Amino acid sequence: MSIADRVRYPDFLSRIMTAEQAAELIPHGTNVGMSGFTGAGYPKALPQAIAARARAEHAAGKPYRINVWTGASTAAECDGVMAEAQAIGQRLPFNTDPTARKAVNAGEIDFIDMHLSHVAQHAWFGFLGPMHVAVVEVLGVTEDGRLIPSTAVGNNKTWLEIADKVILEVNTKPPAKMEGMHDIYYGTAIPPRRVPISLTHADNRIGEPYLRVDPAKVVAVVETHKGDRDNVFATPDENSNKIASYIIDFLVHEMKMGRLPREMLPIQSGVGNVANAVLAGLLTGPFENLLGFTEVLQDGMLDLLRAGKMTRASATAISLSGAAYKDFEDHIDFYRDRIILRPQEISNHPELVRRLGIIAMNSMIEADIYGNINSTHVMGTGMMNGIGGSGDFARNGYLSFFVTPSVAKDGKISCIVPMCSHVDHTEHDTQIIVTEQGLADLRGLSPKQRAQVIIDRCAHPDYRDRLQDYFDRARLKGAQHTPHILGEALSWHERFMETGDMRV
Ligand code: 0RQ
Repeated sequence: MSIADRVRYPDFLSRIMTAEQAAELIPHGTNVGMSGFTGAGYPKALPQAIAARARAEHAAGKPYRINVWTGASTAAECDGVMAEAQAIGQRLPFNTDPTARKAVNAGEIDFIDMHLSHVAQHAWFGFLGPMHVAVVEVLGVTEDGRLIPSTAVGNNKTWLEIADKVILEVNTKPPAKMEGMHDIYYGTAIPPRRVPISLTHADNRIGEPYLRVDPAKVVAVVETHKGDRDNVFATPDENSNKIASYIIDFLVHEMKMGRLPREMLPIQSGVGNVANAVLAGLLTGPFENLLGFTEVLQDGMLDLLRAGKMTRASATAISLSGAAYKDFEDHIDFYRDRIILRPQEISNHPELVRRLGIIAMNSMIEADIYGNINSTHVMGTGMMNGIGGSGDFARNGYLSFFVTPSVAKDGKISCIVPMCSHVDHTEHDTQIIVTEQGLADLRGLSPKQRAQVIIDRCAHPDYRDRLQDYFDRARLKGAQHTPHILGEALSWHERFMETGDMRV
């Protein structure tokens, strides 16, 4: 299928140009809103052309950096190439690309780590400054100039509304039959004119299938024909399977106790191998007619839909492995009725997460004995990916799980520590912590009670006695509400920095 088949709005045909020509419209210092969420729906041609332009400008002794705002992560051919060419000045709100991560941690990129539900509204409030150009991947343009969204909606609605100029990348690779899958809600406003969002069931449609754009703002249309990042998942290992089985047993127990409705509640799942293993566990679990209300739809949820275990899934992006994507393409008629893609300000909206009673499951880097969670900073200082949507769901979910293997780096790091080296989710947002050692249900427990349960149930045996010893001495020393020996609390991390092993 060619671009002429996809661009049905005649006025835009005269604006078709190469990515290199379009990159000339993006000068040094531009604030650029790009599409893209978890390796899906990101622009595939412009970033390469921007990187080439940056290299040429730098070779001529001229400065060239742009500020890049997206939905969430993109891919090596977007963040990666631009970071490599030193073309990014500021980056928000989430990144998983290793080259960009290195530049962030080296201080070459000013990275702003934000709750994903905050991004659109902060842009609207003017907190982030003006958006000069939006570069948005779409699947096509309708006869009347509306845009058919791609595999990720992310912040595209907002970018198209607030940007001075718009560059469209029309990707002819994803199936044209995706038209109609999206649900773009145009009822958001800024305070004091906000009204309730009328979504009362995870599979409600409350918007329209297309993105709106003022045609006068569209300065370039660029053709691409490329798939998204291949999000390869490892086959769930023993630890992931154990974590998954604890969560499923717990959900069954909660239902028996009458604390979880019989029809189950919608599920949010973070990204990564453990999250995928939990979804795989649900495939053989006792729950039927599941609903997904999440930000990223990954392989595990596609499997649940195909197996008929899940009836519908709502997300902002489809982020799949190559094999799962092929299945999605081959069975697009089946999936298009069962998947709803929304803007991330809706998929992650605290009002909706709380109203719908979402069961939130997110991975973490470490937890401390009181239930504070570090999702972002290795050893308290090195940025990993960002908080992403975990906070949107964790604080507002009906149930909120944080999961991790109990140790990292071949056992040299304990993921349960006396005090988190960086806190993303406070003890108030954490209900249940799960490692391959067991599950700690922290609901209704005081700090000292929580510490004992976390040490007993979640810590690895190599570290359990040491954690117990720390907790016992802290209790003897201060014995206040949340006992700590402050000078010692972070010595575990210091020890690792000095010796490369927390056990030493
Ligand atoms: O290191 O990459 O060098 O092997 O961290 O850890 O165990 O492979 O787990 O890929 O699921 O990532 C929290 C980072 C987990 C992710 C985090 C090292 C470990 C490995 C990755 P290597 P795993 P995952 C939905 C919700 C925040 C955003 C979020 C994340 C690497 O899930 O970014 O939840 N979450 N979003 O060895 C030092 C520790 C460690 C550690 C693990 N305690 N200390 N290193 N590692 N624990 C998605 C969106 O919002 C878009």
